[in-house]
Amino acid sequence: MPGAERLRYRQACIEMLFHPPAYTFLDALHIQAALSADFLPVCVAGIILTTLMDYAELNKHALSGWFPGHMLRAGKQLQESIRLVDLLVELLDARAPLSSRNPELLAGQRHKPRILLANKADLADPAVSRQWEAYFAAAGERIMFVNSHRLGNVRRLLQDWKQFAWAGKSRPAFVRPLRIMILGIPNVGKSTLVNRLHRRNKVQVGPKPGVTRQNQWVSLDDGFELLDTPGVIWPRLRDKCHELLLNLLGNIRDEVVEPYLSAQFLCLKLQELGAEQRLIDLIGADAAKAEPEKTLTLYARKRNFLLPGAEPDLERATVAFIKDFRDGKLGSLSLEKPPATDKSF
Ligand SMILES: Nc1nc2c(ncn2[C@@H]2O[C@H](COP(=O)(O)OP(=O)(O)OP(=O)(O)O)[C@@H](O)[C@H]2O)c(=O)[nH]1
Ligand SMILES: [Mg+2]
Repeated sequence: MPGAERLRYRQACIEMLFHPPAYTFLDALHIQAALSADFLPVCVAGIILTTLMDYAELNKHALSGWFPGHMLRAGKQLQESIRLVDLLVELLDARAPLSSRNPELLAGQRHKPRILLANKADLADPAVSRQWEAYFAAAGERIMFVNSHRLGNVRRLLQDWKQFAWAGKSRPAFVRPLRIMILGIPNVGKSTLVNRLHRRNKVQVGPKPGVTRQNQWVSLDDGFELLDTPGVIWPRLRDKCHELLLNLLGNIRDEVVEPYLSAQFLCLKLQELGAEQRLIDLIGADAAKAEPEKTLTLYARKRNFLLPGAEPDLERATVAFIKDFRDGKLGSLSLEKPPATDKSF
């Protein structure tokens, strides 16, 4: 290899060590082809180390500790109501099923029939959703990926649930409606599901967490009663990246999380997932391998979000970038893969 090219590759490697997400694994392969064997281990170690370091950098920020009093009360009320119901339908976000599952909500409720619904499946990558289906099936859990806005045959779905709930049990002496509790973290789509099952808008829904504040019973015509519950998050999240992930998905209020960190996390995720093409489509070719700050600068310029003096308005760009993700403008995207393949765990 000519000396100048060799020098360029060496510089790329050093830059990779200090500016992590700017280079992809593909670059590493090119560099691998070009480098002498002695420099290769440094290069590979650099990639692994720096990718981890970026999430670690975000994790240095303190958690917001958002756990309002009404949520504590809602959690207790929910626990008390479990004995009143025959079936638990626990909603997760299809884009991050494990991270959006409250581990404390149903702890110790192993005997109540339970179905997992991974909602907002229209926003998730279908191939990753299939991997998740296999993951949960292997753990012996029953899960369905759904879009609550377009639920298929509601009558058949409810009959399936009834069969599952009553399976192996002697029927109650009197005929009474099957009682189903719909639960999960905030803004995951519980009330939307209740409205869809009812086929009329009975309960309030909204794009922010914390819309439902009280347990609310809704009776269906055909022998079912649904209990819509307020979303409950748990006080001990894994780390800051976990909080940023839930904020991106809309489960944690924007007011309590620094939007700039959420946007950075999203940029890192896109690079980790190899989804740079989404950035290229949204922003342009330069965004493919840029660092998060550069990506947001390019996005601000693309959207013409400029301050006096033609400086990019990063604050406005951050909010709009997150909104684009939430509105699905980056395409169907899963932010979490089954464990062992996800670096942010
Ligand atoms: N794309 C998409 N959006 C959905 C789906 N289900 C619900 N939503 C949207 O998600 C937002 C939250 O819906 P809600 O039904 O209010 O969520 P919730 O879980 O009841 O929220 P809290 O009452 O705050 O706990 C709304 O803007 C819904 O339109 C879905 O399957 N796909
Ligand atoms: Mg609700």
